[in-house]
Amino acid sequence: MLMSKTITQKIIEQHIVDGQPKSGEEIALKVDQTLTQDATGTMSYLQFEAIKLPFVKTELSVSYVDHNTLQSDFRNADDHLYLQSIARKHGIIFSRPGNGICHQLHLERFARPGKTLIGSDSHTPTAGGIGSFAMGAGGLDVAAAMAGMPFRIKYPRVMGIEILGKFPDWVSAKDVILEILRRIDVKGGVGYVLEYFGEGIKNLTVPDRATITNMGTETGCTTSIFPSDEITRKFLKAEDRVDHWTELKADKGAEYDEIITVKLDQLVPLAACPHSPGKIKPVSELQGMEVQQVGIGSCTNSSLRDMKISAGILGNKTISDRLHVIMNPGSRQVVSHMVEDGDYNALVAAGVRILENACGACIGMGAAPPTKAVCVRTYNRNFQGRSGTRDADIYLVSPETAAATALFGVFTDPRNLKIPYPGVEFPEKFNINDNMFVFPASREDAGNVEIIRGPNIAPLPEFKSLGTTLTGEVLLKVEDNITTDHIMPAGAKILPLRSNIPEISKYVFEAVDPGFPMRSLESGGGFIVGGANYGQGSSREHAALAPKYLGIKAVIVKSFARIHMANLVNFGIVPLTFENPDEYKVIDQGDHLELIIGDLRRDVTLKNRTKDRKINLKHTLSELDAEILKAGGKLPWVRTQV
Ligand code: MIC
Ligand code: SF4
Repeated sequence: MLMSKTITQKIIEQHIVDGQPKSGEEIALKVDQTLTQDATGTMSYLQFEAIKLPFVKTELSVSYVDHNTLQSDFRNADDHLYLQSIARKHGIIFSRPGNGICHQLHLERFARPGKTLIGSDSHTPTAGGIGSFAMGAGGLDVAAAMAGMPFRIKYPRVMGIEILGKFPDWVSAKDVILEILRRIDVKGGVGYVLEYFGEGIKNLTVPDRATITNMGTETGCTTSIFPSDEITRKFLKAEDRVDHWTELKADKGAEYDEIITVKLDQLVPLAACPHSPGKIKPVSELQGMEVQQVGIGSCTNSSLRDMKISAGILGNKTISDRLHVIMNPGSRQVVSHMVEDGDYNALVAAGVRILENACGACIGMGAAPPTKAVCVRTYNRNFQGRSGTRDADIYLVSPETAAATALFGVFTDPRNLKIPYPGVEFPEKFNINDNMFVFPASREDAGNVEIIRGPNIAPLPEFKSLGTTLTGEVLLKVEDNITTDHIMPAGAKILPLRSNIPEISKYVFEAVDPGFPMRSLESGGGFIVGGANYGQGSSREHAALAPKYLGIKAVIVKSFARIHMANLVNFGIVPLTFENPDEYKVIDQGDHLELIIGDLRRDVTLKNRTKDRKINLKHTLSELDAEILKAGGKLPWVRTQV
């Protein structure tokens, strides 16, 4: 028994229901809360329905609508009605479109220190800013959690991130996470929880902390978490939920597997350069580059603090005529304070296009930049094409840098602004208005609630169980760091198809190789070969479900991102890695492969029939994963369990 524990160890100890708390071992955790958003939620609730349980078994489940809010035809609107009716029937709180971005709202109204939360969105760790142990997951894992099943992860290592000192003017929370990404890049967090400590955290508010834990996702980590302290208590009090506060901190002498120290006073404004959140440069090196669009918002930087700091910089001025500026506040609570304090007016007067409280341009829902544009955004992802414009270059920065850039039309280090740093006062009490949450019907009334299902909602495809030998062609070979935006693009055109697998599968790998879907269907299925960190980014299970529909049997890569690998297992695609990564070179697209997978209890041998060569493959599948894969995926398996 460990005497001194980290926060991670404490929360895991309170929630573990299966497995050994040893590094690398698979453990199962009780899930207290779940969240979904509309782009992943429809599929998640279709799966929950297929489990056939009348009521969720979690302490709290919330269904948010924030991604697919561009309603260019009936499809997104139909999905929203489905989500609202299903929530009402099964004990789930529904957050109506217009209420705000799921992570901002969850932080404001529901997240609790010490609780576990899983969400069908990779930025669910935002709630780690309040001390919740919050992880992103595929929609099916969230459906299973709503049905009372535990959530399985590899027992994580803990990277202690020591925060020292205080911010200099013009540097803020976004620069902290950009600095961490500079040091550990987009794979450096894999297998870890990033746990924050140190005397400097008292200088970070809950929204600051949430910015940091939100974008921690981009390091590939399992989650990120801050202690719950006096600052957390103050925030919860201002949200009128002080009774949800509990203290949470690492014990004195707790040991971390690794420690990184960040000295706030030595930080400078940073930017993540195209096309990776890990390509970091100081803003001073980009100073002067012409910029065509500035975007302020997204779940990383849409808190009241971020909006107010932007208003402080842009107020009484006019944005440069070389660019346009879009802004998405995080929630109605944020907007209400902006209006009350005059910030809303100041921003509109400066020429900022204030859009609705939703994900918006972050997921390519409108506001696509012009051809070859340079865009400066406060968001968390800058993968190529995600903005909707394939040849645009997206830079990720703090609100300070974004607002300064908006004034001059060129990349601007905010430290060069000749104005005093606009301090932001935190309200003692936030403007609370929960009237856009629809609460579920009582158990007695639930039976009378009718589920509304528009024509865009296609039934879930059924898949057969796997045999012991898989054969087929390599239908696609790709490089390192393939994101789920490459595999299953989003944006205004494709997102409305999220509840229709046959239709959405026509867009798999659209920007990489538009012939892939047809080729896969015509060949009767086969394999994908890839490099390291395959499937980084979003939690969208469509990046597994749609390839499965096209006939993909196994994905063979140098390494996987956590959530995507779990999604592959959930939908019956075997995730395999090369024993010797160099052998990536000896398979080409078009090669015919034979894979003897047996019972998936041991490693797998691959025969490259075209090259007449044997290649050893590994996997990290647990016995349960193997069982799920053999059953043809998690849904048929879950049905046998509840
Ligand atoms: C994203 O930021 O990529 C998304 C859109 O929020 C996704 C979820 C999705 O694809 O629906 C995520 O981060 O998980
Ligand atoms: Fe929405 Fe963007 Fe956040 Fe994803 S990263 S939840 S699309 S705001």
